[in-house]
Order: sequence, then C-alpha cells, then structure tokens
Amino acid sequence: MISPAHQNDPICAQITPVGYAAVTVIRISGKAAIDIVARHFKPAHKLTKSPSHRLIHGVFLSQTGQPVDDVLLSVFRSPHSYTGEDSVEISCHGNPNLANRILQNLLQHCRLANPGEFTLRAYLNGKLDLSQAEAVNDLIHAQASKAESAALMQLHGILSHHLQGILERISEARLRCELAIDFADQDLPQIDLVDLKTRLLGLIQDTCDLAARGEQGKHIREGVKICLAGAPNAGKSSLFNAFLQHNRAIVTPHPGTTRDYLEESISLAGFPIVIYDTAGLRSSTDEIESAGIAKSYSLMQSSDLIILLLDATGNMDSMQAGIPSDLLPKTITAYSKADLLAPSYVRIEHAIYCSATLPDGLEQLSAAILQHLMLSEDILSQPLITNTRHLAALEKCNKALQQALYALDTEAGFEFIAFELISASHALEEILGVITPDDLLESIFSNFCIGK
Ligand SMILES: Nc1nc2c(ncn2[C@@H]2O[C@H](COP(=O)(O)OP(=O)(O)OP(=O)(O)O)[C@@H](O)[C@H]2O)c(=O)[nH]1
Ligand SMILES: [Mg+2]
Repeated sequence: MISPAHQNDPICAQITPVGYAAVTVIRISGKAAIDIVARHFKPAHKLTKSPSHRLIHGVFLSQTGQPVDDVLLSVFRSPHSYTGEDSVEISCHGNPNLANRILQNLLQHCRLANPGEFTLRAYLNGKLDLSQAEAVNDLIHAQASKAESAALMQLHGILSHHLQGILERISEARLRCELAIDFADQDLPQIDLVDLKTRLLGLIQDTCDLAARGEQGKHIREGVKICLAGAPNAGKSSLFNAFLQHNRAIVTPHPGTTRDYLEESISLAGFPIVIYDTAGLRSSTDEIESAGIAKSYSLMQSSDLIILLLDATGNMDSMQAGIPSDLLPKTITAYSKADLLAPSYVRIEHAIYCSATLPDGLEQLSAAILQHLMLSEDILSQPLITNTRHLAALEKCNKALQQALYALDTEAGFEFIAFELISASHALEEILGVITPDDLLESIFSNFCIGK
C-alpha cells in the first residue's frame, strides 16, 4: 500500500455516504488526475486550463461519449489539495446508480482508493503529520461534541506543536551531552551538570503531565463505559431511561425485571458515554436471571465507572449490594428515588441523591460522574493525548528520559545519557510520524473508511 512506486498513482473513491442524496462527491487524486477527468468532461479545455481552486460546470461523459450527468468539478492543483496531489472532486446528482457509472468510467484509468488512502497521501506529502492524520479519522467518528473538539484540536496541530516543543528541548539536552563527548579530551569548560539535570527533570515532568491527562483523553475519544449496578428494584432501568430521555428499558415494580443487559450511547455534558443497564444483583436460582447477574459482574469489571444504586426509600439490606471490593475505587454510590423522600427526611451528608422522575433528578449524579472521571471543560484547552498508540509512545519517551536522568545521577557517562535522549526523541517522533514503520501506517490507515 505504501511503496513509493504507488505513492501517486491515480486513485478515486466516492467521498460522501453511499445512498440517495442531493449531491454525491467522487474524488480522484494523483498523477494525471485532471487529464483523466478531462477525457470524460465537456468542455474539457476548461478543466485542463483551470487554475487551482476553481469550480467548473459541465457534463460527465461515458467512454463512448454519452452524457452521464451534469456535474460540478472542484479543481485542486498540487500541492494545494487535501492529498497534496492534483485532485478533482466531481459533484454529481445524488443517485447511487449515477455515481457508480461515473466511478466505473474513472476506474478505466485509475484504481479505487484503499481505506484512508487519501489521508495517507496527505501525510506522506507532508500536508498533515501522523497525529493530525489520525485526528481526521477521530473527527469523522466522534460520538459527542467534546470528542469532536478534541479531534479538531489535534487536527489543528495543538498536540503536534506541543510535542515539537518537547522534541526541541530533548535535542538541546542531547546536544550538550554530545558536546561533552566530543570535547572530553580537550581543555574546554565542563558542561553545566546542574543545568542538564534541570532540563531532564522539566522534560520528565512535562511528559508525565501529558500522560496523566491521557486517561481523560482516551475517555473523550473512545467514550466512558458506565455500568449501572445494584439490587433488584433499585431503579437502574428507570435511571438508564432518564439518562437516555426515552423509555428504552422495561421498568416494573417486580424485582428482577432486567435480565439481559442493555447498552446505549449518550452524551453527558458533551462527553461521550456508553451506559449499561444490568440485571439486579441478588442470589437467584432462576437460570435466566443468574445468567443475567453473571453478565452484570463481567460488565462491572470491564466498565470505567460503576454507579451503585441504592434505593433511598429501602432498608439497609440494600447496602449489601455485592460490588467486589477491588471494583470499589471505580464505584460511585448514589441513592435513588429521591423524589419519594419526605421533606423532613434527613439525608446522608455528602451523599449523592438522584431521581428518575424529577426534572433535575440527574444533576448531582451527572456532576459526580464528571468529577470522578476528571472530565471538565478546561481539559480541552490543553494539549491532549487521546489515543492509546500515542500514550504508549509518550510513556516510552518518559521512561527513556528517566533512564537519562539515572545515567546522569550515576555518572554513567554522557554517551549513555545521549543514547537515552535519542530513544526519547524517537518515541515522540513515532507520534508525529517522523519515523514510522510501514506496517504501523498500514494498521492506522486501514481503520479509515474508503473515501477518506
Ligand atoms: N418515584 C420513583 N420511582 C422509581 C424511581 N426509580 C425507579 N422507580 C420505581 O421503582 C421500581 C423499580 O424500578 P426499575 O427501574 O425497574 O428498577 P431496576 O433496578 O431496574 O430493577 P431490576 O431490573 O429488577 O433489577 C419501578 O416501579 C419504578 O417505577 C424514581 O426515581 N422515583
Ligand atoms: Mg431493571
């Protein structure tokens, strides 16, 4: 897919969703893309003579010169296009049969683009760095407004810019070590070790801070899995429906109503959440209910957060709702059915109360969820690692920096420090795609859809 020979052969694909629509857009990009379209376009000379960034109206013709559709061409000349190559975007009427006929004609002269290949070319032609290219895919698939903002920030290069700054600082530190190596046998002043140590400590701190926000970034990109758990009749399904704002789950006064779990995606203050309604926890001899309860436990394990719901009107038995102790750190306890509490009822201090029926019944719980996950508005104003691959690379960088500091502290020699600093740089360069093995590129871009 990425061999240089194929890097600018012409490729085409429909870049709008397949189906009936007002307009469908087909993009062709690569060597001779403009000439290929001109062979099927009347008036052809308008296209071949067109400067970049112009719209040209005309007729798309079949191989045999028959009109296929009235189209509008957008012309982009290299390097001023998405891919950096000559490209034409053909806007035709949004009928899938017409779009197919146009594609069939183009495919006589070029091949269909692989998933993500347009963006891969944009990356290979230096239009985007790798983290920005990945952000394109994130932006397309973002499930909530905050995920879109995070992807857009990454696309605008905020993360790249921040990482470039760290890379420069690593290079400066490395340069000092290399000077010390080169001039070791000459009578030159020693390098300032205190300054070097300060630089390394600063770099370790900054990469640690960025990695620490990685968990939030991952939550924003991939969504947070929240499991509603608790005894039968605690009000889980009612709460689930309240979060969804429609009656998705069956609610009855009978304990043990929910058997199989339900899963839905919602946006909580713009953050993407996947919420699970589960079977109430109790010991049961019923085969179906027991199978549901087993699923509840496995969902609790795999979720990022558990909301243990206790019926505020119930007796203290419900306190025994069995959450395994190792899952307690990721558990928030909330008291349900707060609307049923008498005004004279003395609420537990600092406890979270919710109600599926009151208009503001989810407010306190929603705030507690966001606080527990450390998701706040200002997290998006800082550079954010949102991707597991990036987080792994950042951690590799941080580890190499720690090794460099260790080498400095143990006077292992400047060669060792420089070696670790090179590793640290390479790790960050993996995020930006400065040095990236082909198979990694394959795996990143194959997650894209065709046409992107
Ligand atoms: N007034 C009031 N009633 C509620 C509230 N939440 C749940 N209920 C009632 O409590 C009963 C049980 O609610 P469910 O939502 O089915 O409880 P559940 O935890 O899903 O129960 P299982 O599926 O059996 O585990 C129903 O009669 C609900 O109408 C609430 O916030 N206020
Ligand atoms: Mg239920």
